[in-house]
Amino acid sequence: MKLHGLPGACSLVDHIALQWTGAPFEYVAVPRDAMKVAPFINMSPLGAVPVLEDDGIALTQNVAILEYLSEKHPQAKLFGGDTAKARAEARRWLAFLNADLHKAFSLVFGAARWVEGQEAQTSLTAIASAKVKEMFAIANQHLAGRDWLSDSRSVADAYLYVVMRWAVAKKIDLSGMTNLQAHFARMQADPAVQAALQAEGLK
Ligand SMILES: N[C@@H](CCC(=O)N[C@@H](CS)C(=O)NCC(=O)O)C(=O)O
Repeated sequence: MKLHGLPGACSLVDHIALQWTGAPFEYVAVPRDAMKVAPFINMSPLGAVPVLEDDGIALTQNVAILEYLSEKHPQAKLFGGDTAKARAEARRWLAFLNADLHKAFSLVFGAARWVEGQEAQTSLTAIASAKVKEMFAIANQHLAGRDWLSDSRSVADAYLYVVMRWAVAKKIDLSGMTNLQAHFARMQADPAVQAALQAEGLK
């Protein structure tokens, strides 16, 4: 099994999940200039990470990869608890983080891909940053009195950890969001997270 990623990007979520499975795998950091050209583009039509190669397939899209890993390694409980309700809750948060928060974050990272002109780009970055902050506030509120987004640790927690790292990098002020800070510290203390950071050259 081979995971293609960019250090610190959303592929870090899949990297943490792979560490949680305990299965052997190889992490390959894709050079930026190799992403939009063959052979990588043949596996990933958008030229984006993550890509998981396994058993003759090259799978893109975080959600598909995380579901695949969960099906292959049910003992790892990547979607959390033992009940359908708990797993649905983990999936709800995964959707929120992947489809809503991550998507808004891509406007913060690259407004120039979406609108033309410096003024429009500065404005879009500011609007997207405010939206991202609103969404972090929703997660912060949900985490009041709980350690994890669902009943127990899941891939949604790994996703929240990764986007929190982006917030730090982009200086989005989450200082008042103490539940999020505690969640970040909890994830940071996880040996699997530390192993993934080490392998990506982030520590
Ligand atoms: N919907 C995709 C989004 C993947 C994505 O946005 N990947 C980013 C890194 S977080 C990327 O590779 N960006 C490089 C680019 O688009 O040039 C997924 O969930 O896998």
